[in-house]
Amino acid sequence: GHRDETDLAVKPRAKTQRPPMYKVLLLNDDFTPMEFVVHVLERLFAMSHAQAIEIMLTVHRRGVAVVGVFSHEIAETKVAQVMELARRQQHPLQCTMEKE
Ligand code: TYC
Repeated sequence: GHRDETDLAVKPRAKTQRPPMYKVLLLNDDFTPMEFVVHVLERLFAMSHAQAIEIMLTVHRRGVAVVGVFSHEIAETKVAQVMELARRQQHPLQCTMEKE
């Protein structure tokens, strides 16, 4: 392996463990209003209005887009918040997460 400045052997596998990260995905459907999706992206993912429109249109055209990458706990919370807002407004919007 490498040697550090003190000339000690450094184990190549002794790297700091990083926590796994999770992509939060927004899915398209035919019924959720575009303006509701933009509102969700602004409120829950701290996007500017222009950014939110861009991501919403990507989902609309391609079927799915990554809206953020977070730790497991934060990703779970974001998914739950999106699903709760959609449920309250009776929109079929779906949000899910997957390991990066
Ligand atoms: N396809 C929807 C419409 O035409 C808009 C939409 C965009 C819905 C993104 C969901 O995640 C979504 N009203």
